[in-house]
Amino acid sequence: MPDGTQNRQTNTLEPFWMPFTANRQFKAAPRMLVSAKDMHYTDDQGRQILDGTAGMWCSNAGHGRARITEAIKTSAETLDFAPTFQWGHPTAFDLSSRLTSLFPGDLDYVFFGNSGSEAVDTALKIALGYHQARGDGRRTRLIGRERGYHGVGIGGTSVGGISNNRKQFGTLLPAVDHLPHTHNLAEMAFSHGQPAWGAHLADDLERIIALHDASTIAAVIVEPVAGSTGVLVPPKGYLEKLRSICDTHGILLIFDEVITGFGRLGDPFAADYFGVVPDMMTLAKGLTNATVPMSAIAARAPIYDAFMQGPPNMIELFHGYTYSAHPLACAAGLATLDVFAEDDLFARGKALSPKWEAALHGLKGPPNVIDIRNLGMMGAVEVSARDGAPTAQAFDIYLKCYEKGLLVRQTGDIIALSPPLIVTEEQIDEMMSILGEAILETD
Ligand code: PXG
Repeated sequence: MPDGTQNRQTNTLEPFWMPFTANRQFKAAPRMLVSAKDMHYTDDQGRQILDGTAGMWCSNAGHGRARITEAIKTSAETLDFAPTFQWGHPTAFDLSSRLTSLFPGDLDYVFFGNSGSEAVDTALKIALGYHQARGDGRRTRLIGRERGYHGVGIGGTSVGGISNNRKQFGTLLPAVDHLPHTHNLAEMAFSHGQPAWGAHLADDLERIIALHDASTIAAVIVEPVAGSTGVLVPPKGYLEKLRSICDTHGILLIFDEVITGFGRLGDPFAADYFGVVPDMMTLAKGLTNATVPMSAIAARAPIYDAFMQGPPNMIELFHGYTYSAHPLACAAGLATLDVFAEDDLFARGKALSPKWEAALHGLKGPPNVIDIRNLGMMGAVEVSARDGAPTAQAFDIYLKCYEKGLLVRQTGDIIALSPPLIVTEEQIDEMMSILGEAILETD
């Protein structure tokens, strides 16, 4: 261990301890993005890179949107910061009204955080507090799902279902259980849209309830379409079943819409797409077009109402962040909604989805492609794992795509795609042509 006087920083890349990155590999061969506009990044070599992933599932309206940039600038000049604990500022209320009018059902309330991870931990805490406020405080168990990703807070890590994300951190939260994931290549490989097989996997919730008893369970949290573990599309009828089982047993259903929110499926939210309204939704990423960090938790009216008891001078929820509803983020959120309306981006995503599906499934053929799946403007290609070197093939494909000028996302042996919703049909073809070449050159 260095004694603190030594400095291991041999180059300027060293001090940044990069998140979810193979630091030593990256720093030996860095990939630097220096600017972005509309559908393209520019790297430090001056190369244009087509953005197949909307950054990291977040720049849904494309990059460098002037209206959003201007709103952030004006806000920074007018009100750089205002507290929201026992104070307020107008844009926080404006954004809340705009958002809740867009939310489905009676998701009439919104709470703000700064990241998807904070949104998830907030939603879990609200679920626990809600049951306690109703005098049902034994309901403390939280149910997630295998292969689920809910960010990196202790709550989100606990309900998450990715072994690598969990195993470094001890026992995590107690009283957590997991549904089985819904991915089964034998039954659903190359499904177009939602697989027909697998609704019965939701019945596992009944098994978990039988084991623990419903009276101990506070909430179930799932991504409507699992993003990070490679675009796992829910089987037809699966989410409807989860909703109905939760209703029967008084369990809250939380949709983690950090990726699926703001048009990814061609509707404002996955809840709209599937016609299933959860009790809470977690949102982030597309909320501000990823320009200023912000996340939100949508809650149904009865949840808010349950907290509104006791003397009115009492704080009802002992939770919040210094930067909850930060003025710059609120300004960016409002401008993002304006850009969505001006460009009709929800409708555009929906209109492009059939083209997206057809182009993506056109990659079928090479023996190393073992599955292709899609929903809305999300897609994934799964390749066979190399003997003794899982993930290596997909990583090579990802690197080849980058060299050829396309940004894709690699997770396990899967390449995931989620372009900005401003993508053109020609750019979709260009993406598939580059990815197809990269796949053919890799085995
Ligand atoms: N929930 C879901 C469903 C997510 O996808 C988070 C929570 C956490 O959000 P924050 O803002 O705390 O990162 C996420 C984040 C990838 C990838 O390539 C996905 C995410 C983040 C980084 C990379 O799959 N999702």
